[in-house]
Amino acid sequence: MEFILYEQKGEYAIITVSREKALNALNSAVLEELDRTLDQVDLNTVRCLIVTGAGQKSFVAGADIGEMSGLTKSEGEAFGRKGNDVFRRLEQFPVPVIAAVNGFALGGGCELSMSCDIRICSDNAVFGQPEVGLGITPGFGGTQRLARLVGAGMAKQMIYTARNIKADEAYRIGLVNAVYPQEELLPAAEKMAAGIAKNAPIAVRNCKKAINEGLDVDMDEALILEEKLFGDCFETEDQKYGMAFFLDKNKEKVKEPFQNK
Ligand code: DAK
Repeated sequence: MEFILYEQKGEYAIITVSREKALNALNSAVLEELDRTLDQVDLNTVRCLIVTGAGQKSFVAGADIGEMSGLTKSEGEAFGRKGNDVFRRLEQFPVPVIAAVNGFALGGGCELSMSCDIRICSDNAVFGQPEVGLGITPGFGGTQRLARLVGAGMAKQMIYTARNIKADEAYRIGLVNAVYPQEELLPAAEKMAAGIAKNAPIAVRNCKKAINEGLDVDMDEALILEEKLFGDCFETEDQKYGMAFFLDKNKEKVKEPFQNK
C-alpha cells in the first residue's frame, strides 16, 4: 500500500495514514487503502485498533481539496459514498478503535476521528469543520457525529463558523478524552489499546455494539438490546473463566489471558 501503514503489535494494531506531503489528506486512493486495510485485520488476534497520522503536524487535514475541486456532481457523490462507507465501517468495526490525533484534524480528518470509539490528541492538535468556507457541507458524517458528540449547539457553532479549535477547547467540549504532549500521544494510545485488549474480547465487542446501536433507538429498545448482548456473554469460556477466577480464593493464582471464546 502507498498511503496506509499497518502494524500489528501483539493484540492491538496501528493504522497510520501516511501521505505527509499533503498533511495526510484523504484522496480516493487513501480511502480505498483504508478500506482494504480493514479487510486485512485479523480479528482472531487483534482486539483493538489505533488510527493515527504520519508525522508530527497532521492527523488528517481533510479530504483532498485538489482532487475534489474538479469533481462533477455524480463524482462528488461517489467520493462522498466511499468516505462514508469506510468511516461507517470503522465506526461499526467489531473491535474498539482509538483515534490518536497527532495534529490537524480538519474536515474529513475530524470526521475520521469521530468515526472512532475514543479520541485522544496531542497538544498541537487542531479540530474543525471548515467545509462551509469551501462552499460545501461536511460530507463524511460531520453534521451527524459532531452533534451527537458535543451537542447540537456547539456542533452548529463549529460548523456554521468554520472556526478551528485547539486541543484544550476540544477537551473542554468533550470532543477528545485527553490531551498529551506529542511524544506521549502514541504511547498513551498503545497503553490504552493494550488495556482494552486485556479484557474479555467478546464482552468488549458486545459493549461497543450495545453503546453504538443503543444510541440510535429509544431507551426501552436499547435496554432490550443490552439484555441480549449481556446474555450472549454467558456460557462463553471467557465469562466462565473470568467469574471462576474471581471466586477462586487462592491468592497465589495468576490471571490467564482471555481466549476470545
Ligand atoms: N487537501 C489537499 N492538500 C492539502 C490539504 C487538503 N485538505 N491540506 C493540506 N494540503 C497540502 C497543501 O496544499 C500543501 O501542499 P504543497 O503546497 O506543499 O504541495 C501541504 O499540504 C502543506 O500544507 P500547507 O502549506 O497549507 O501547510 P500550513 O502549515 O501552512 O497549513 C493547514 C496547514 C492544515 C492549516 C492548511 O494546509 C489547510 O488549511 N489545509 C486545508 C484544510 C481543510 O480545509 N480541510 C478540509 C477539507 S474539506 C464530501 C465528503 C467529504 C468532504 C467533502 C465532500 N462529499 C459528500 C462529496 C470533506 C471535505 C473536507 O475535508
